[in-house]
Amino acid sequence: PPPLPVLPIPSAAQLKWQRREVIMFFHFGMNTFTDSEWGTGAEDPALFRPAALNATQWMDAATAAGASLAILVAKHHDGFCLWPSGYTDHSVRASPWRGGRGDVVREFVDAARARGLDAGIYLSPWDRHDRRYGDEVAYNEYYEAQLHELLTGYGSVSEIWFDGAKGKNATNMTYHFQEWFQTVKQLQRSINIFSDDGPDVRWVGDEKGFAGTTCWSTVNRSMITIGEAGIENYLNAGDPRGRDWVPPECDVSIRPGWFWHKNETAKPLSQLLEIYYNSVGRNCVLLLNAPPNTTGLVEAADVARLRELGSAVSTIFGTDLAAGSAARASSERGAGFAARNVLDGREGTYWAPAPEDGRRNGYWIELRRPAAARPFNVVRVQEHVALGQRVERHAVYVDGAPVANGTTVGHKRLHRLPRPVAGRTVRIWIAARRGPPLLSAVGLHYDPFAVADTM
Ligand code: IPT
Repeated sequence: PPPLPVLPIPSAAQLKWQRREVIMFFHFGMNTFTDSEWGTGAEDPALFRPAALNATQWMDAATAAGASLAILVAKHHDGFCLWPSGYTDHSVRASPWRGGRGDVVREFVDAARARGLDAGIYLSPWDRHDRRYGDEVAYNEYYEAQLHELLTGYGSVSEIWFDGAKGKNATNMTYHFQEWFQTVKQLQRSINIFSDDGPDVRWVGDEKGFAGTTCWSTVNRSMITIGEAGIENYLNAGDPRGRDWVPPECDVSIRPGWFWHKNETAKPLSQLLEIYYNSVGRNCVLLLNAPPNTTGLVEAADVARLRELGSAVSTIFGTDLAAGSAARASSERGAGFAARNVLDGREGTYWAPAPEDGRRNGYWIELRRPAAARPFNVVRVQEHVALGQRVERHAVYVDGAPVANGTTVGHKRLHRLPRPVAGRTVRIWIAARRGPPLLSAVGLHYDPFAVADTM
């Protein structure tokens, strides 16, 4: 049988989320039309009039980037609702768009499903428009009612985003996060809840798309207060002694702002790849934001950049230069847990060492490549995190020489090498671990876009 789990372990929904690796964010709303990031809440709904809104075009952009889930900002801090909420007048219903009969949330979820993507929703707790804000009972009732609208009216929602952002001079207001989270789970069983402290997915602590080089999927939720300054480092690295499985999500925009601004442009491919390595390559899911413009479309140049990213990732990782290697390890658990499982391209199979292995010298697994194998400059290591995150320290050797090392691995760790190497044997040493290491994959890749090592 498989080895025992090392607690905590992910839920099925968290595992599914982790394997998505890249997901998309769409910040669109009143700010798009006022050229701002944080609207005041006093905006005239008549300003919201995208001439050619086409959510299918957004989904095609998401697909080009390799994303399988798209999250819509349904209400940002300015309080303007992109669906015709029954609990406020400040919504698309009061705008000229589609004659006041439009519903961006509906168009978004329909377009996502038509393209085979899952949908998620962001509903800002901070609300600068609603007059109930500041009245604890009235505003929490309003917020709960909108959760009901969004989570019962639009089919299955895969992720919901609770942003801890709040202006320095914002009215004092106690959010009933615990009630909200339980409401969400009552309405959608398999949803993942994002906030600084999960419960399912946590913020990574910055908006640059960079996780810590050490990145645990585990934290102690009791250490985290949502929206509080000073928790960033804890969120960035996680906690090897964490009792809660709350893996990090890296939210970052392809442009400087979250919303579309006339004078901003998308980051270059090199920067997006850097973000990819520092998020997906450090045990995170990358939540990439692409802001549609005032016509309601993602700009062609942005779509092109997303496509470049998607195809660069396919180019790098579509070919595994470990293919055809022979695999051996410090020990094997026996039938079904062989070292060669790291080469089969399947998430569910893994190498497990024999129970008595590794007590003194650490564990290792080694690939012996075919004679004519091509050079590589990226090493991919993956843990079978379904049974818990275990690796605390590891190193990579090629033909006996050290080429890379690091701390955590988790779902995926990517090491970029300073230059391509063409060695025959690649050995991964696991020097410290919370339990016997279980590796689901070791891959070797060639990145033609590589500029420099930032290991
Ligand atoms: C920051 C919030 O404080 C934090 O709670 C989280 O929601 C995060 O946003 C998401 O990006 S505010 C931001 C201006 C750093």
